[in-house]
Amino acid sequence: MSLIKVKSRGTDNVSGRRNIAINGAMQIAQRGTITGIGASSATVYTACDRFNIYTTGSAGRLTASQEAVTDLGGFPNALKLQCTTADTSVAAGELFILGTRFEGQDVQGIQKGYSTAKEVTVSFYAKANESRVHVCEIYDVDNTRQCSKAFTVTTSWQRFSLTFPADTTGKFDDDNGLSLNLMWHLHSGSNLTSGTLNSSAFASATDANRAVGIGSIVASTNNNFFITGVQVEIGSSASDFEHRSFGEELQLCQRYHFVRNFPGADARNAWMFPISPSEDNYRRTTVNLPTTMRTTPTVTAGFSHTGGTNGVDGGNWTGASSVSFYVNGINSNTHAYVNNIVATAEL
Ligand SMILES: [Ca+2]
Ligand SMILES: [Ca+2]
Repeated sequence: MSLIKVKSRGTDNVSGRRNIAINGAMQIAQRGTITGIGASSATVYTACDRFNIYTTGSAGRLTASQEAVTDLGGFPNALKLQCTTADTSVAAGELFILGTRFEGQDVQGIQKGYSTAKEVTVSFYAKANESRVHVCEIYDVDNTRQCSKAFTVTTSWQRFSLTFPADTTGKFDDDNGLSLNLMWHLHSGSNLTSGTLNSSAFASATDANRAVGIGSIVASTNNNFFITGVQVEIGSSASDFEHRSFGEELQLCQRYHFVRNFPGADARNAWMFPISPSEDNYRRTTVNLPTTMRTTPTVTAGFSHTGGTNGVDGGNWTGASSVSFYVNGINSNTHAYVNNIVATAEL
């Protein structure tokens, strides 16, 4: 399961962009450390962009951080998941799933649903505090089909290479919605583990067959899980990890999440201006996003002004490439600004 199959460039892995995954080397961490994951049944984005935890029903809690790595050449960063509250009384519906999600329009090369459908190889480096089985799953959200592969982490870094079969049933939508969900099952009750692992071919999803045989990251507060070097590529083997520049990865991540960092308290440079000289009480500012986001983002921000009410403009004022902020009814001859802007358009 943990064998490394790095082949010379052949028919499967041609040169050029190979890695469909974004931020696979865990370089980008716009959100910082996230604590208490598990407190709500929801998708929580972790410290490292594009990687989320979906959780429901467990008393267990995880902290997600970007960890500095010094014992794995080429990968100075990893996503670390640390159990901070254990849960050994496992109800049927409990789960913790690490995942990264793909737009349909970005996975068309897999040719899923066509007679020419391709195999997909998922490779990654992982280790943990102990030897423990986890399951990696590709889930086709458009057609509710899946395939799972088990792997065993140990206390040392290993590169895992898991080749998923071609699936000639069920095409991915060609749009900006969620089509492919790549997941690592880290804890699960019997709802996802009571059957037989569906590992040899894609099949219509049966929950009981998705995560059979896994250990639990929340079995003990000693438990952790480290992962980096995530690569998703077309073909039957893993090629060397495709290292991309920090700037390129940041821009790819900003399609889904953007944190506008101000260098200091005096640099609140999104000042708001009257919309005309005679309308001093109505202030607006438009902030251009650094890259066009996946869709119109959900935006949070801080405002400073005297009098009036503020918000993010809707309608045609705010879209996938810019956000407009307003203050209506501000006191005359006072100033206003907006800061701490966070825009999210995750899948
Ligand atoms: Ca429990
Ligand atoms: Ca879809």
